[in-house]
Amino acid sequence: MTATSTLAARKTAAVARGVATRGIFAARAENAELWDADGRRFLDFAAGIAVNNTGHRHPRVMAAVAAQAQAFTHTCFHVAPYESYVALAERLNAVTPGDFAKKTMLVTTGAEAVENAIKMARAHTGRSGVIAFTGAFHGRTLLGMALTGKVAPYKKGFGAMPPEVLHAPFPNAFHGVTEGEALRTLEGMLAASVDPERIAAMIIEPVQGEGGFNIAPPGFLRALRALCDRHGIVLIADEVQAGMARTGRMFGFDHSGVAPDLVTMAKGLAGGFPLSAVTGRAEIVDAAGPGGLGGTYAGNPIAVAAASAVLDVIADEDLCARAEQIGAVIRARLTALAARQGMDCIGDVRGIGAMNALELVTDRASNAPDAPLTARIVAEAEARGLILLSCGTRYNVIRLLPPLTIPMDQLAEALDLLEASIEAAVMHAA
Ligand code: PLZ
Repeated sequence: MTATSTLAARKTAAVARGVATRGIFAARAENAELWDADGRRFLDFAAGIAVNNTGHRHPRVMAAVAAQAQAFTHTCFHVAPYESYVALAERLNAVTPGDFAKKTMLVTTGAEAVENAIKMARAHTGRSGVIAFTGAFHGRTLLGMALTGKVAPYKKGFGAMPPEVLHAPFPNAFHGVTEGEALRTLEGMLAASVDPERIAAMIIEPVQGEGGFNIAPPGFLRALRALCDRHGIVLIADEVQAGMARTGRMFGFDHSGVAPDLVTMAKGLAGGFPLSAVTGRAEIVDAAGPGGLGGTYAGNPIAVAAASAVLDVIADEDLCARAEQIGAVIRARLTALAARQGMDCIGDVRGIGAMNALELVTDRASNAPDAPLTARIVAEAEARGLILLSCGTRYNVIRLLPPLTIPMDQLAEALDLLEASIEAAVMHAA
């Protein structure tokens, strides 16, 4: 029995099976490397699902956390507020897109940020409907799962969803949905299915994460901006996965040239500590009255200290530029691999900054998803010491989420492992 197999058995016996896990039990981690309970070393291309953009245990984040722990760890902001929360709000108001007066609230998880953004939009508009997009992921709470654009496994068996949540098609050229079609369908919904005057908000990921690293065309985001302006609808950017320098800009929406009204952030915001935020137009954020927003742990001082250090690191280490560099290396490598003979299974290589993916198909002509091959590549990589995550509504996308602080030699090493894993999985299938 290895330490890992013992832990796996205890986990199966003691932990809810709904909480699915991978087979790696972490023992320690440093920047882009992780060691498991049996001392095996992995390069971490999951980064805690886009959380450790600044790497595991960035020294400046750890120092900020240690210093805060010396002062106080929790007071509840409602009871005894603290300067660091206010300072972080000021910084988020400044770095988010849009040249208008902004305000911020802090909460703990991505789902909670989404919930609060919708509450603000409802309070501001006096309307209740929300439009989200197919393939979207917005969290696992009741409203989060309703907004999520995929039934299994997220909504299945969990009963009635909150009313007035509609899904419009997310443009996805690779799957045959053009930007124009997506827009026409959305406009058709507002003409045929629901009165736009009942819609409080539209929420969109500028790059879909769980849905398959699908990049919203900038023109589509601009069209949504115009549509929302026309109908008085609040436009919410869910930047939980795409934000915090991952795409080569601070936020995914920064590539579009238009600003959303509200931005949700989490994951990379606090470098491994639970913190999320909603930042946006002051009058929308302030539509909710005193006592209407908050929570016991919302804006926890330790997590706030970590986030403030993360913002320093993103600026001082120029992580947006690093994301671009990392992305260029990854895409060059994957594009060359896809062009090789016998690699007809790589249907698409796509990405923006350091948010890159490959979509696996049985063959390019049919474009049929190959979920088994995808799972095999992930397993081959794990056996070789590389942590990969799959995603995609068809379970056939491999997403690459290295820390933005990964040393270039480790990036190259990881891409060697990825290539070997794909070759082995293809050989196995043949
Ligand atoms: N919005 C865009 O990507 C979380 C989900 C992992 P929480 N994505 C990882 C899983 O299977 O539960 C996510 C996201 C976007 C919201 C969320 C929700 O963030 O911090 O997991 O609540």
